[in-house]
Amino acid sequence: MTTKLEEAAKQDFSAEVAEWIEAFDDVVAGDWEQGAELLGTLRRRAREAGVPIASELTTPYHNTIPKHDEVPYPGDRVLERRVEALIRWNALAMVHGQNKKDAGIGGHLSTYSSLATLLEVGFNHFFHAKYGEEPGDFIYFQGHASPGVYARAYLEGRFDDSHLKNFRHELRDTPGLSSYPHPWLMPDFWRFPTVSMGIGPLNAIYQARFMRYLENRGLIKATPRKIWAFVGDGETDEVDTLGAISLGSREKLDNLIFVVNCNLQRLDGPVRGNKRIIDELEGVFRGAGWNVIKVIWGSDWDALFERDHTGLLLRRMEECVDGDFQTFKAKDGAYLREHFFGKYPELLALVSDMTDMELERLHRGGHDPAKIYNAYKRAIEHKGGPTVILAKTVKGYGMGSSQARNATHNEKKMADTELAAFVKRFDIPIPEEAAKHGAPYRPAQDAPEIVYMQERRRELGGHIPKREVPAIDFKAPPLDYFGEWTAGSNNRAVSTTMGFVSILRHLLKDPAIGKLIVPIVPDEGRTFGLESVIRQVGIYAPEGQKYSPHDADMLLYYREAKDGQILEEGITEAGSMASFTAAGTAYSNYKVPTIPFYMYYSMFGFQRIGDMVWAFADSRGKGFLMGGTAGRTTMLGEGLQHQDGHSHVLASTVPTCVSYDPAFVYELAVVIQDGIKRMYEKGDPVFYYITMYNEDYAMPAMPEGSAEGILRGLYKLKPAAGEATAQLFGSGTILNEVLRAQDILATKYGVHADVWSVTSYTELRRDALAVERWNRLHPVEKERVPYVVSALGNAKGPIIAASDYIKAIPDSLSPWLPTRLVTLGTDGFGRSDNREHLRRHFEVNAESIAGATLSKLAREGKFKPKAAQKAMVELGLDVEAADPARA
Ligand SMILES: Cc1ncc(C[n+]2csc(CCOP(=O)(O)OP(=O)(O)O)c2C)c(N)n1
Ligand SMILES: [Mg+2]
Repeated sequence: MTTKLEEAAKQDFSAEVAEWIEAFDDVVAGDWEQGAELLGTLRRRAREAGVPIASELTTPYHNTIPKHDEVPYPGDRVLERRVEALIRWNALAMVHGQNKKDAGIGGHLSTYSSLATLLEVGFNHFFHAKYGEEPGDFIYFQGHASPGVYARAYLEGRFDDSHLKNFRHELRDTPGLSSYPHPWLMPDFWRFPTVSMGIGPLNAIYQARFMRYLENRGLIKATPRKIWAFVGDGETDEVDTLGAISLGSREKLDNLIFVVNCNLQRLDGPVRGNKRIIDELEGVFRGAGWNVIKVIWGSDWDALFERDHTGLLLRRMEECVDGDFQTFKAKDGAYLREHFFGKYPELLALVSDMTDMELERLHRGGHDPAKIYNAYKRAIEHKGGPTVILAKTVKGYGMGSSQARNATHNEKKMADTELAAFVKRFDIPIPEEAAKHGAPYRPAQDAPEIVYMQERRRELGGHIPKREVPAIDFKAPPLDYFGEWTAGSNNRAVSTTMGFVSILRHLLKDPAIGKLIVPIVPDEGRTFGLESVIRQVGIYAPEGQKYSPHDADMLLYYREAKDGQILEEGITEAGSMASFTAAGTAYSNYKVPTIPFYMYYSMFGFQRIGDMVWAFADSRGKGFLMGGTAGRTTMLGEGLQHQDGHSHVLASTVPTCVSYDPAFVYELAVVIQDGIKRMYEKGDPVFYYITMYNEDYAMPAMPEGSAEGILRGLYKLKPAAGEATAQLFGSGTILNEVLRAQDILATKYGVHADVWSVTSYTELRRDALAVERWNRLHPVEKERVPYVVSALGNAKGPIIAASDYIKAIPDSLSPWLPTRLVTLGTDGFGRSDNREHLRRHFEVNAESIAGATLSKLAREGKFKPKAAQKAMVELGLDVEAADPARA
């Protein structure tokens, strides 16, 4: 029961609320932006007054830009519609025709059909190919929309009929078109590989940040250049897509624009059948501090909204979930009338003067050039942070019975009648019969629509996409520049990691190439001893260092600076890899050959972000991946999740990744010197994976003449004192165990063995495979000899190979070392213990290596089996221990 007094108070308050609303309405009617400002100010005031209010992350389900704030469309709508129709046709014809000829070859129609207008407005009005002499905007295309991008290039005269004929036929005599954006396959065309969902958007964010990094460090001029990432709404489910968006607002990346193609569908069905993906993404992006622009409804809806004074139309929209919206587009106008408008008589009345066809054609915002233009314009003008445009579209737009169907994603062909309907609807002047076969159509270059599209591109600096590699005058430092590291450590115990850090510091000081070095760490700098580098070149912080670090009075304080050189990414291996990608492709994208050194915990490398490494290779990326705390037994104490015994296997699967497992700092120096020269002076599209260990020992001086062997993968390090009857291979820190085994064998058992350092089994294998292939294809010619075989020469006896990696690595040489090779390695899960115990457990300690040598010699009749068995006991080997590979 409320009292009379309470009742009166309530009424008073209602009246006051009504007054406030009226006043607010007045302000909004004059200028909605003032209304927004007023509300913002009130919120601030409320916060000051301690009134607890939650901020709203989502706005009503309508366009962010009201009609009265739109600018008129600057393009020729008729010609642009014509161009778009021609592109749509050629994209469709190419995929359809190819699948008719070569069933199952694949391709996609429905992604581009939803994206076409979003791209066309960009191509005609926004995407700059250049800013003066500087490179232009970077566009990350949705990978599955590539047929549309090819079709445009065809109209522009960049491709001819034979290119289209060879879509997905890359292995024919004439150049083909790759399925998706792959710079490796089409190096003059695609810049960014995007087709593995999530990789494009993540790389785009870090690209935008890297652009600022280059500007803030004075390596490039600041331009209005933008990074546009076209993203699927289904693609936003990838953690990679959304996981790093806060970097955009944190670093105020107003050079970054996401356009999410909200066609409400993914591959299997609706993205959010029971909800609205646009609402969800609006909340997520706004919460992360992005400027959000929703483009939901096309201009033809504006008239309906204007006539609906009660807000009922909006209410009806907000009653629908995406599953409903999809159904409305899969069915016809009559269905929309009955099921959408028909729910309320007032809404039915609102559309009573429209035909079913007119209802069916009511456009979504993402298919309306005027709405898109206004959103893009706002996006490029927005200052202080990134923008996301959430554009509502129709998947399979214009594809007849495939439109908005759950199965539309994989549609590759259309029925004859649908093709005929398509050419009719989009007015493509080709005979019906040709249409059924998917014949391409291109008007003459002097046709008005072609002249128009070419003129638009000319105005914007040329064609896009386009990838170029400018000639760069780069001189790599010679090997004697690294004399300090090839000379050995003078008996001082250091690790290869420490050796690397001092090489890095030296490079950073170099007057010619120092500024090009980009050290990248995912919150692991201290693990590698980078404190001195932090002090030396600082951590990149676009706002400088606003605080006084607690260790300011110390020599090696935590220094952040606007022109800092280190990219300290925090705990994100994926983000760091994206930075590595931006830096490793800058030689092409920015004409600046930056040399990234990405140092990370090797276990959290390839196996965690392997797909990004693959895309990096596809991008023709260059640079050094430095896998620290390497080795399953050298990374002591940390156990199963941390001890890496297989990253070299994974590295070997990437065709352009050159990998090394050096034991000594001089080997590391030789590899880095050669890597810089190969990648940046000679221009090889390769990158390096190098493992670094944290075990300290004295680093020997580089033996004379070993450079070639180091680079090719194998050289003799320490010949036997007497005549060798066995050969020992060692890599990384385990080379020390091998040297100790050499000593045990000689002193205790009178067995002499040569010791070889194997810096790269992968390089040895690649060389041997290439030689073998040549021999296979040239049976008449004199056989060539793989490097590993010629380097071994007539070295006698079995080969015992040991490393801190799994046995598959040395075993990869078995075909060329028949019956000789015995491998020891670290197969199995790691353990928390010290190196001594780990190496005994995994049977890669000196004693196990010596035991394995004697055992193999015994099998070959060169050593008494009983003596070998006795030696095992003397060496402390537990011959009945559980197999570590399964333990
Ligand atoms: C990492 C990854 N997983 C799965 C796929 C397979 N795949 C290709 S397209 C697609 C659906 C894409 O949906 P959406 O992002 O909404 O794009 P749309 O085609 O609807 O524009 C899937 C699952 C892929 N390409 N990459
Ligand atoms: Mg989608």
